[in-house]
Amino acid sequence: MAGEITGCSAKSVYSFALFSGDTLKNLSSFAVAGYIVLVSLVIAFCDFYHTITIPMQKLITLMLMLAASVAFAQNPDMPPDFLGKDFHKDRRAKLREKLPANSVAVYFANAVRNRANDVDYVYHQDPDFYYLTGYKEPDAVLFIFKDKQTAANKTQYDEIIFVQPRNVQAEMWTGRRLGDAGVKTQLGLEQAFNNTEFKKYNVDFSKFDNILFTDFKNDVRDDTRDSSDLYSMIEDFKVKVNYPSKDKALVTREPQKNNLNTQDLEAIMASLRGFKTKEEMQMIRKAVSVSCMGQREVMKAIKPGMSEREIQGIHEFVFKKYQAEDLGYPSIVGAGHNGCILHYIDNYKPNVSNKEMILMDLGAEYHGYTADITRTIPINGKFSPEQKQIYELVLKAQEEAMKVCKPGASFGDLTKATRVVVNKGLKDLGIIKNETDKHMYYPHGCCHHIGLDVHDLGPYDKLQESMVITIEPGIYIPENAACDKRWWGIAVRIEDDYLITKDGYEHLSTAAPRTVEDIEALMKQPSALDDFVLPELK
Ligand SMILES: [Mn+2]
Repeated sequence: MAGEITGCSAKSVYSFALFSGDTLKNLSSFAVAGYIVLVSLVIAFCDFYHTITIPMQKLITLMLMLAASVAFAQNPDMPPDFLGKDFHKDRRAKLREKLPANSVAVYFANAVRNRANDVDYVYHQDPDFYYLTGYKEPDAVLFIFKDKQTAANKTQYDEIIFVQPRNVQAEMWTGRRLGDAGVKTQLGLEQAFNNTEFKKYNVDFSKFDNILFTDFKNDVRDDTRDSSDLYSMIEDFKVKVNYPSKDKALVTREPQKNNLNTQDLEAIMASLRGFKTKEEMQMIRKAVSVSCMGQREVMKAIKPGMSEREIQGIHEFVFKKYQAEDLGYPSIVGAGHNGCILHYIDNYKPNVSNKEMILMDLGAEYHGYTADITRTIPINGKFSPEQKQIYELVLKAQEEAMKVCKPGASFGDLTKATRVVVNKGLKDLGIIKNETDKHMYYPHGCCHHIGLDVHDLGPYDKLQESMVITIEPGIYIPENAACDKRWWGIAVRIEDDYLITKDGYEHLSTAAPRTVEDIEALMKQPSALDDFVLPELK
């Protein structure tokens, strides 16, 4: 994912190759001049067109169509529907409105994480950084100033980004980079510099009342060959802002007075990211639709004897088929009592059995935004009486939460609505003795924001319009639980995604069947995968 050129057309790639440095700045005036020339040519051409033969007319028309298709074609290496630079610019403007007086907010790109030896995990940008810039590469730092700053050369600016430089050799190994020039043209950040300039970057940070950032977690590796990697930039930043060193903290009892603020930025970001724009909703709707399609395909294709891994693979194949580049979180696919492990991601069971249910909690991530959907289905296509009783209890809990789901309700109100149903139901089934009994059959909350993170930043008090949340009650009865053993190994979670609207909600994930009848009906349908049989390995 590193170094992709966001929303770039073939035409601009071509311009980029032709013009460099200063000529790029003149591109807009160049474009205007080109447009005037083009219009004059078209007018002249219309007169000329009628004076030539018909085959010649056809040929010229064909050539013009070809030229037009080249000029307007998207970059064939990239999807056309990434968030545009105006989205990110608008988010930075909204952030500036929320920053305290005389302040600067500082964001570092996510660290590259090592998997083992010389292989790193697939890079994933820090969600705040992505939200504000669209930049998907490592080793970068972003400053957003509340007020206009004046550079030594008198340039006015209120944001500045330092990014990894272009490097032909590195790009041959690890992928394309935007570099400072690419960040300006593709992402629209006017004050963009290569990170090699960061050490020299001279701003009097002592003049700010607040320097807002997220405190460092000491989990960034130092690439000793690169003196402007993330590690080095953090060290340089600490010097620039007078970040108290560890040794000092040991000898100073009272915390030092300074303008460093590591407390408030998360709440400010939550107040932005918790409310989805229409552009973000396009991404979330896509992620949700794709995830629903995965659930649907599995409902048709699943058979006793399949492995948890194969079922996981069907979901994830469908995600990729729809161009979702990632998972929002590791896929949870647990048959029978494995479903009782809330974040079961081993998915090792080689044969799911005829009598079990399978709990499948998966979210496709589409251009950074993730869905979060859980379905629990009987592997043989028909709920047993016990499975059905627990399933319909969880479904009822979800429906009760949906009834109170509207602006003004608290997250606690929704959780409470689900708990009342679950506790009463468990008592009626004889699984607990009293509704007020403490138990571990429903050990988690029922709602969270989704977005760039699966447990997204957002205000967690009252629901408001434009939030996107999940409602996910569950009941988990492990082996040897203190109830009749006919319930043992039954684990059900039902999780859907909702956009909070002015008067209530829009249920986004209806494409994945939820009721017993709808699930059983879909599971009867054939799947294209029924015929996809691979040979036994020798
Ligand atoms: Mn969830």
